[in-house]
Amino acid sequence: MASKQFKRYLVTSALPYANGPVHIGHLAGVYIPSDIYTRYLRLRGCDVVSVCGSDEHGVPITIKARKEGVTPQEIVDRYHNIIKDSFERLGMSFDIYSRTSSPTHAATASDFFRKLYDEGKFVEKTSMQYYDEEAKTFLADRYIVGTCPKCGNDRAYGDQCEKCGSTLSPEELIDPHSAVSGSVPVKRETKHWYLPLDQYETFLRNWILEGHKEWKSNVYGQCKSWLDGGLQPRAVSRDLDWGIPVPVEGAEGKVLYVWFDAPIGYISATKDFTPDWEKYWKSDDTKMVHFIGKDNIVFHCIVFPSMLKAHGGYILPENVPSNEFLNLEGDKISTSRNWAVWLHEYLDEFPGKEDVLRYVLCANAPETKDNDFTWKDFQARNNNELVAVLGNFVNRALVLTKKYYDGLVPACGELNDYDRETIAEMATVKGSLESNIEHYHFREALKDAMNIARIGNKYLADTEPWKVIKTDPERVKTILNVALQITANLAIAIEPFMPFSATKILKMLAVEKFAWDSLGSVDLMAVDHRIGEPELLFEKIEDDAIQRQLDKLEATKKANQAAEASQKVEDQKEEIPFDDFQKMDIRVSTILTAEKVAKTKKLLKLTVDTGIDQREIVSGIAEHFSPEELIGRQVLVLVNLQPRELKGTLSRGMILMAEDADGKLRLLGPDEKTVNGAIVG
Ligand code: B3M
Ligand code: ZN
Repeated sequence: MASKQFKRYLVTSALPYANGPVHIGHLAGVYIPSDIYTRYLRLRGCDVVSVCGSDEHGVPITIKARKEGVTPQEIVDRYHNIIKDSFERLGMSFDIYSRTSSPTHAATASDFFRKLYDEGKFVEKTSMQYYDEEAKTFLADRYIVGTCPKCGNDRAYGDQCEKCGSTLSPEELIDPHSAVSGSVPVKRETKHWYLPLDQYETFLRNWILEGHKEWKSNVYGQCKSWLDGGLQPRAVSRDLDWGIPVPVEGAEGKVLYVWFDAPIGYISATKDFTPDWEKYWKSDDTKMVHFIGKDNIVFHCIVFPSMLKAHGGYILPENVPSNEFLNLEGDKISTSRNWAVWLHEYLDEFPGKEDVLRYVLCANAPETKDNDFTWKDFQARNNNELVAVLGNFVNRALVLTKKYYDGLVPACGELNDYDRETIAEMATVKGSLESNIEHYHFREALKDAMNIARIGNKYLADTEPWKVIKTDPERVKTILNVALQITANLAIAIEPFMPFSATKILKMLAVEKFAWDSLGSVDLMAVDHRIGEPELLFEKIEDDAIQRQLDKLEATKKANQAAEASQKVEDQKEEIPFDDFQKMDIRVSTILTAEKVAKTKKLLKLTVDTGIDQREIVSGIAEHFSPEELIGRQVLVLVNLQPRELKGTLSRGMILMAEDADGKLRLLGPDEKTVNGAIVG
């Protein structure tokens, strides 16, 4: 285990905001790595506590509550339960999944703030802040929206631009307006408390840049750029009515800033889990590791450590192995645009496939750079790796043992060179697997674990016991004994990654458990031990199941396009006198024939009965309508438009259309059969 000897481990996982469910980006970035690490430490017999919980304060929650006309508590209760339940179903093995609306947390965060306040660690400052006179509320963070000065996104927030990821302050927004009432805010004086981060720069430089050069480059690099950019005092209170009240006189209507209170949630969760919580938070022989996503680096490496330093008596994180972001089908995952695979929906739509998701999200984890989740890759990894390698090997080893020896583990005869080579190769996995997990290289660690299945699969394919049984049954006993030992090793090695499958293998082997340290051994399965019933570990995922997911995303994309387009409705044109309108002669007409215009993509040549006459009209609608679907349709035609020569046809008139939010053209016509020539006015 790692260089410095630690007596215990404290693993924290970023507290998900309780304003929506968790999605695969959260899982790949934070929770799957955290659970692999925690399970591994437990398997090694370490004293480890793993804490998580819902982050229930902050403006996004109150904005969602306003939108739905409910209280913030109703929002956090709903999503806290959805998140907690879905984590449990996925096998996340936190020792506690708490919440920051808990009484323990309110007391812990208040006391933490109060100590820093009493010891003069805050700077008290009065400043002019945006205030919404209509809603009678100060506008903090997401309560104020405007145009991002960096990328021009016109829906940037007062604290962050979701489009370019820039951290912003409300003053930087162009054309700021209230997200509550839409009104233009005014500035009003208000007092807040600031943590003077600049005073912790030397400490942070020594602790991180000198003391933790081993941190992942994406984390170390971001800390260095924050430090090189010069740290500013950071407000730790807000003018809001949802959150933990600032525990000092004269602070009515003010609460702790969510990023001050949330990390303290790790402490309060530990308190709720064990009375020995101080052993984990205040002893130098505890190793604390924060699992987070990259947008949380500054809060876990700069702000929270400065808070802990200011408070005194707490340990600091030994590592913060933050992952980058996971995208979905080539696009950024977004809660607001519903562009996500939601964990609770996945669990409902793919019952029994919890380990498939754990496997794919670990295999594709954005450990050093953003990565992409595609449903095709999900299907391929399930079918070509889990079914065809891991599942296939385990199934053959067990089925053949059942078939040839009625499920009794056969004695192992004289090993040949190939047997010894195979066993030796398997034995090398343990060291690499342990090192990769301890260095947070979970993708590589998963490959190590799966390498055992690859070795086993190759061993059976090369030794072909189903053939040799006819000529050398004694040899087959050795082959299957080795194959069963490899199967037992798999049950150990895959547990941190795929706990459900590890349990299934143990059940099929009719074994309670193996010790981690026996990984690599070939004496795990005793001769004449009777194994259980073989069952398939994984099933193939068929195309239609994937297509359903792709269709779902396509529908989301269309809905977003419609929503975005409806927000971009064209401004009204200049007003015109009634006479101008009277000049237009619009008639109900029927399309008699329709054909594509040769050598063009967009044009259709129509024959139209206008009631006045039958005429030809060329219309650019070939990409929206097939000729067949137009014949017989009643439409509105502007008949006195000056004729135009188009691709050899004199086009006399225009078919009126509406372009929908998704860019599709819609025909306009009477709601009932109407006589051709009827005047539209
Ligand atoms: N609630 C999660 C996020 O930024 C944030 C983490 C808090 S950990 C103390 O998405
Ligand atoms: Zn921006």
